Amino acid sequence: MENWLEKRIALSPDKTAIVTKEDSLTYRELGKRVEIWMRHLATVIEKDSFVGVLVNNSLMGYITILALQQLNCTLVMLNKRLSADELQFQINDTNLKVVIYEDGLLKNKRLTMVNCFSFTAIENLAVTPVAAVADFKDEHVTTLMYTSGTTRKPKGVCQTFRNHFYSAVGSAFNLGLSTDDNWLCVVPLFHISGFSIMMRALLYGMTVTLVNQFDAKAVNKILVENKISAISVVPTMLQQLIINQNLQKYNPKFRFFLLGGGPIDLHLLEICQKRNWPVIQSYGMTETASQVVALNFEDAQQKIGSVGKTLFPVALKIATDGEILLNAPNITPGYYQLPLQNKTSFENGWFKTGDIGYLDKEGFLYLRGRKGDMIISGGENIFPDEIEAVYYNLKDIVQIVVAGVPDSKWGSVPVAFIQTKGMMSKSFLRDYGYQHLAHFKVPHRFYLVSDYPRTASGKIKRQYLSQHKQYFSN
Ligand code: S0N
Ligand code: AMP
Ligand code: MG
Ligand code: MG
Repeated sequence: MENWLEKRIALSPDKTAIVTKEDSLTYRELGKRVEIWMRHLATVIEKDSFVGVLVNNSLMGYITILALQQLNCTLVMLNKRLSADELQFQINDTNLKVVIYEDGLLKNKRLTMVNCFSFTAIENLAVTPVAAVADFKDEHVTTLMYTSGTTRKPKGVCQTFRNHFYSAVGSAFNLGLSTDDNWLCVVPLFHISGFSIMMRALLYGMTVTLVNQFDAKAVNKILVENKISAISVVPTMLQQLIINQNLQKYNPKFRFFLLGGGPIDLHLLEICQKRNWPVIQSYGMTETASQVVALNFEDAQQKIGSVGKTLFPVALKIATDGEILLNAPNITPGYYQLPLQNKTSFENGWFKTGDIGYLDKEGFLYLRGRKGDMIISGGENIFPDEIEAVYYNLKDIVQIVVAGVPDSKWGSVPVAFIQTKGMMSKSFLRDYGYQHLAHFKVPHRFYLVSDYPRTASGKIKRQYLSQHKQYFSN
């Protein structure tokens, strides 16, 4: 396909492309900014190379992403909440030579074996003449996003232009388009929840209103005062928008909340129904380049609790053990350089999601849980193994088992059940976690235990542990 940004500028040059607190740019203006920035970036970046991207939801973050796409790079989207160790793993895994970061985001994080350039540093570089890529090739991996897994180490999910294209198509066929659509993006650009909004914007020709910090009061105010038609949210965001008690009507252009990223409390959906808040439940993942199943407006009322029906490009079936299998053009071609994992994750063209669910008679999907031990905290996935592995680097840890427990704000949070040699203070354990892990992964509580519940074969019963209060003493 023709370069999406160039195509969009040709089709709707005067349409507002992006709005932030300080700026508002049309597609023509955005194109100019991207072109200039691309020349700066080309001084340190080779065309077609892998580049680490560490940005906020800021105008320059947005421009950086688009500019790197114009250089046909593969953007390794780095999560700004990760620790230096975690970032370093991803950098080594993709053998990055360069990371472009927004000033401030590498504060106190030292990375090695890679050249890191801040926006300020890039701005001060001379420009290099370079031409934008002519075509966005279907199979080109334009983004790579890491997702945690049961394998202890996160896996890089390859996302092609074709993946993003069909994701946007499937979403639009369900939600419809309006010529004055304006999508509020407060979910991070480094997650597919946010990134997919950017790609939809190029393809649909809509406006993106970009917000960096989620603050319920401020977001409610924007939804009331600005002509926003859509917003993507994870459950904790929706909950906070409700608690903020904004009973003022949202602006008349407002069409929907697109809700995804983790399980939602039915009670919250009922509150939304009472308020006539148009919440579209959805199910998707990094591997599917955003939602693959979603409710539509007509069914949202009766099918509360379901995540909906498959979007137009998506085929779904349930395996005999209940696992959800998917086949669709928006599904990743695979995890980066993990042939064994790819062999187990795909079967005859079907992607094995690891999620358990069932379809009702009318084809609505209900989720039941996951095969592994994943914890979803505020839309961030956490795998117990990853946390445990970090703590096992401490020689005084005899055993540690991490499990998820319900949390009223984040949905679910990790707690740790440990056995140590000698004394280890909980504050030490906490500080250690803060140094080596993204803060959202640090166990909220540490329980010292003398033993663990086990199955007949001796395996620790993680779920049981997290559900039985007797293990929570001390
Ligand atoms: C909820 C968010 C905004 C909370 O972050 P906030 O308030 O900005 O935190 P900070 O100020 O950075 O830090 C304050 C303290 O809070 C801790 N913290 C931050 N986040 C979490 C968290 N998630 N869990 C637990 N604690 C957290 C910090 O550590 C800090 O603590 P201290 O002081 O101790 O350091 C933020 O978490 C957020 O943005 N969450 C959303 C992430 C997301 O978008 N996830 C979705 C991923 N999945 C997908 O993208 C696939 C599905 C999908 O595509 C989709 C999803 C949703 C909607 C639409 C779609 C779609 O299909 O299009
Ligand atoms: P991620 O790759 O970070 O986007 O996480 C995707 C995972 O989040 C899925 O495999 C599900 O386990 C979970 N998930 C996504 N949407 C929902 C939802 N609506 N309800 C429950 N879990 C969800
Ligand atoms: Mg993830
Ligand atoms: Mg905050």
